[in-house]
Amino acid sequence: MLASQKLENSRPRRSNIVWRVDEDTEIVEESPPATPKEPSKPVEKPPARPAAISPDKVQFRWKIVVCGPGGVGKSTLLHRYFYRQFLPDMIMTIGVSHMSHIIERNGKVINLIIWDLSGQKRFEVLHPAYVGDATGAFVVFDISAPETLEEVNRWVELIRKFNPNNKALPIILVGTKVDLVSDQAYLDSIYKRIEEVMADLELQYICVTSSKTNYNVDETINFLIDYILWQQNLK
Ligand SMILES: Nc1nc2c(ncn2[C@@H]2O[C@H](COP(=O)(O)OP(=O)(O)OP(=O)(O)O)[C@@H](O)[C@H]2O)c(=O)[nH]1
Ligand SMILES: [Mg+2]
Repeated sequence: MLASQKLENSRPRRSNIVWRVDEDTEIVEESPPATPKEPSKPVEKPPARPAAISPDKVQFRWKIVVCGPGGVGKSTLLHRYFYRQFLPDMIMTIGVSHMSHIIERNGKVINLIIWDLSGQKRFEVLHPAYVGDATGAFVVFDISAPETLEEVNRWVELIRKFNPNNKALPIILVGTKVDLVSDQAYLDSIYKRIEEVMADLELQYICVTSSKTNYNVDETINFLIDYILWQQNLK
């Protein structure tokens, strides 16, 4: 069993996450837009970010692992969040990409050390070296490519295997590229399958995103940050 049921009353709230699946509650579903509500925006100028925070202000350092099959949009999601920009021709990650960002959230200054793993099969041998000592993880699949959902078990198992002492490690499932899906029957069928996969893997949280339309990107990353803050009694 993952993060326990006592989280229910005090866990951070999400306003715009498409699904929440808890062990002891019914699925709460807010339908994602079948077609994006907003027309595609022109690429925004990077970076619309606050001034850099000095490293000497850092209070916490967390390792966040981002993994999932190749081409599902992991690096694009991170780029959208940190640089406010959609890259339509993102180049695949070679092996693993490491980044460090200092953010302020809830009055806490946090250094996020992010390991963005390539999902390409030929880099599989590297993965075990990079998933240990995680504070939180995203396991990402492409909601428009159902075969990628069938691979998430491998990633969830890998993360758990190499973090044996952290039974409450938050693992958030992320379904990307929802802008590519407009068929309601397809959405219904993939949501049903997502529900089954989550039950099998005892996952509690899913976020559906589009880096292209900027749908749920900030909410998804901030959710994990808020969750960890809450988990560590910092919120
Ligand atoms: N339409 C659409 N395309 C996306 C979205 N997110 C990513 N893409 C595209 O999908 C392709 C692959 O994205 P990446 O971010 O490189 O995928 P990745 O998961 O990091 O892939 P690997 O590094 O090979 O593991 C790129 O061409 C992106 O522009 C999205 O939300 N919508
Ligand atoms: Mg990548």
